[in-house]
Amino acid sequence: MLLKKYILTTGAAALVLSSLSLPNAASAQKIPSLKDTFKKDFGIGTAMNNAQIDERDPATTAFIASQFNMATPENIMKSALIHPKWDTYNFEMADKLIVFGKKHNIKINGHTLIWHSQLPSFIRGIKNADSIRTFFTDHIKTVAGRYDGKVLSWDVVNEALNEDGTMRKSVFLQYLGDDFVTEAFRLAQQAAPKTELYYNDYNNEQPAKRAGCMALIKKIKAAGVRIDGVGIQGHWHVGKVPFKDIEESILQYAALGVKVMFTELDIEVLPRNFQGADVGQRMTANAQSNPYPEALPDSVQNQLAADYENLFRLFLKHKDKVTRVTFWGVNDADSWLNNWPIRGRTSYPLLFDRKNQPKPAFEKVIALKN
Ligand code: 9MR
Repeated sequence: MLLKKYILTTGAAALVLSSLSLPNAASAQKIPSLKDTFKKDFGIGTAMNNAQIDERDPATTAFIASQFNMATPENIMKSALIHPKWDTYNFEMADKLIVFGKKHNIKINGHTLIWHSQLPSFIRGIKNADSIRTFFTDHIKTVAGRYDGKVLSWDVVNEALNEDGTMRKSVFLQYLGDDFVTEAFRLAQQAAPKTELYYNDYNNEQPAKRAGCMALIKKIKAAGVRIDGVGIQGHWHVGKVPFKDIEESILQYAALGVKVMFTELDIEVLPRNFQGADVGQRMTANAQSNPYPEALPDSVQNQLAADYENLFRLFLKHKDKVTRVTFWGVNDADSWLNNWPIRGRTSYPLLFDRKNQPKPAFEKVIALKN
């Protein structure tokens, strides 16, 4: 496949490079910016990992700042990391992310206050409702309170639903009952009055789970508690993106009066025998499970590009309802899909390759606006 050559530096360095008569540099051009391209439509976000938040590589920092205007920490604000012991919080990396956002004009979505996964290990030792409620209350008050006015928004509750729309069996459901979602939003609203509050899940564009999600949103609102948006994570599979369900979901969620966001977008190209993003689920490796260790074949690359093009066409069609599209990683090397549900595979789910070069999917997405 013929690919355009792009310069990865910006500003003066890019000018010098493009004026050199090197064979590649001569024809190279600056990479168009996703955030600028969709500036009038919706925010463009990325998940950020430790190294990126730490600004360990200046070229990566510059690249993130040039492409994205929103970011979600991939892990560092999860309770296991930010609240490792009963009475100990570790805000170091989260504080760094706030500084990063200010410096580079990137709005931060806090992820996530209440989630059944990546909980601090001390939770396993708790076997009574009173202590779970104390953890729940203190955690939300402390973390949401600290970052009020500093983050744009919080994923207040993450992945509380089963595929059939019923409530997932979690430690919170077990000890606090099914009002825990409303209670989490109530506490977040008190602690963070200046912060937008979202419910986030995967597969909640699927009809049964969507119905459960809509019921949750209605229940929160009926209790007089604020919920500003719903996140559809968007962990989909190449050639199987559920466009109809996605469009239906945008319309139905928006009709409830909440903003709709695509919060963890990636399109898997590797084989998998189940749908969704339940991090607890695993697969065993076999001879076929890592089919593209060197490069993605053109047929798959083209299907990936077509899927992204059609997705963004849909997002643009409903830009009055869709407020943000966040990719779950900056480039293919960063993606969690290289290690889930099987460790050590080579996946290609994003718009930028392992060297931050735009893939055909990127060209298709940008071309929608040109
Ligand atoms: O991408 C995250 C990965 O680095 C972590 O190991 C994993 C652990 O639970 O969580 C991943 O992010 C998840 C997100 O927080 C919630 N939705 C599903 C995401 C992919 O598993």
